[in-house]
Amino acid sequence: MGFDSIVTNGVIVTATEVLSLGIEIGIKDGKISCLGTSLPRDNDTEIIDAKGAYITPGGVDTHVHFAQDNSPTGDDFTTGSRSAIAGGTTTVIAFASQLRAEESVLPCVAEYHTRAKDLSYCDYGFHLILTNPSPTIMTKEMPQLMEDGITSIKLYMTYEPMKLGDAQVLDVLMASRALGFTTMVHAENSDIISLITDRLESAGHSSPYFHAISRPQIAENEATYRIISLAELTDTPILIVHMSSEVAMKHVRKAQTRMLPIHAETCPQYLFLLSDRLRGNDQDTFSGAKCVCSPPLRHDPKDLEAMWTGIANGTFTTFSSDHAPSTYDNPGGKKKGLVNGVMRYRDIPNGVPGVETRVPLLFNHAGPEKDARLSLPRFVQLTSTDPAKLYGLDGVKGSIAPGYDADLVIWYPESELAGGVEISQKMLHHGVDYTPFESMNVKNWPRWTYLRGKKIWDRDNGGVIGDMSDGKFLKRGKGKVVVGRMGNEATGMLPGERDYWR
Ligand code: DUC
Ligand code: ZN
Ligand code: ZN
Repeated sequence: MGFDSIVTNGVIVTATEVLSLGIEIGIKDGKISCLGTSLPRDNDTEIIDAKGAYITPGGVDTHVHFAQDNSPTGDDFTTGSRSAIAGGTTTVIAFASQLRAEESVLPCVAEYHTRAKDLSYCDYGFHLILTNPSPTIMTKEMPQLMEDGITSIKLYMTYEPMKLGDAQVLDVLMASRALGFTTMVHAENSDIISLITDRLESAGHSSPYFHAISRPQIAENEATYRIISLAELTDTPILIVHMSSEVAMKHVRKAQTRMLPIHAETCPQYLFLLSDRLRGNDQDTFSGAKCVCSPPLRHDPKDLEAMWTGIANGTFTTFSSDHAPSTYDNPGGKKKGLVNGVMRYRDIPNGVPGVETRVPLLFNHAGPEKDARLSLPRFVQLTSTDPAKLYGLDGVKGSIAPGYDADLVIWYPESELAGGVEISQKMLHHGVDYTPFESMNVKNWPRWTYLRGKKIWDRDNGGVIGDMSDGKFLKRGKGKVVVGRMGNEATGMLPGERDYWR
């Protein structure tokens, strides 16, 4: 059979199974050829001894911002992807962001290709952020993008330079449905946020903490209900990104119970961090800016618990980092919101870094133990398998099975990492100058990361040992509907009623 390498002596975890210790993985030409016992080896076969540890599929982080014009001080593809592999992520999907004035999206997509080509340690794809959905773009360019393997878009319901009104959202949903795009939506009510922001500013409340006050849960709640309604009307699958509140999540749950194809994502910051972090510390009150992200961190530990429930009970389809890199100590980064000693939270670039910590932070709570918050298969499903399916990488990424790319994370056996790992900025590989997860302890960390059969991260021997030309652009297929199904009539509609207007 002639495998290039065989991974042996590990416990393979997939989205459905924890296999018995010792099932081997045969790898040939960067792909998994087979799983089995006592696989045939010859003198040339490299044997990778997992030393009894867990083996999980390489992480698939489908929400990262690298090299975007609106966050110029953080990560480009090289530093961002380097950080990804050190944390067990082998595939990222980043954004190509259309500027409102651009009449064509093709130059923008071409530009993001140049920002990534031969500059990425991990495999990558792009979503298009659509801010000017003109008829030409929707009828001529979106089909072209689909052919080119860019099969997902992101829409914003808030942020002045990017937001779309409901009429535009509806047009895009209709086009998305017809073409089969995976449609991501940032759901917050823009007018609620503007009203509160203006009034806070007049009252002199402009320190980072007021960012959380300006975007209450009801803003997420209303927009979530609205986008689900628009998706239901048009029978379009959507994914609501970075969900942070139970009240909004309940709309998703209810829709899923009705078999509507409504997917949802949450992120580490909404499982671990609360709005008190925005107050900064005694030495530097502005340092709360490090945790300014949108939706904002919520106030109550119960809010975190609610997100954990959604993680465990299947409401969330994906667990992404929303890695949004802005350096803190930089006038073009977070300190945009601090001019001449005056704090202005509305000028702070939104987002937190987290592409490297995403997988270890969730793995820390996964396992067979009684106090684990989720099972190991559910961990794999959220961090690799379902994001790959949803974004058109099914059969290639996100699982340990024949035919899939040999993207693997091999962890430490428990006995070799007693005490776990304390997360600190100095151990990370991103281009940002802080981590919001500083000092948190995790029980394990990826020991080795493999991309298409090549070892690219070796924590104890050289760290990042891959090359920045290892990562390849992923021409993706159409995403799958992972939750619910298409073809439901909207509430109160007669069967076939849409045919009058669709
Ligand atoms: N929110 C976003 O919508 N995008 C980037 C980061 C953030 O916090
Ligand atoms: Zn967003
Ligand atoms: Zn984002």
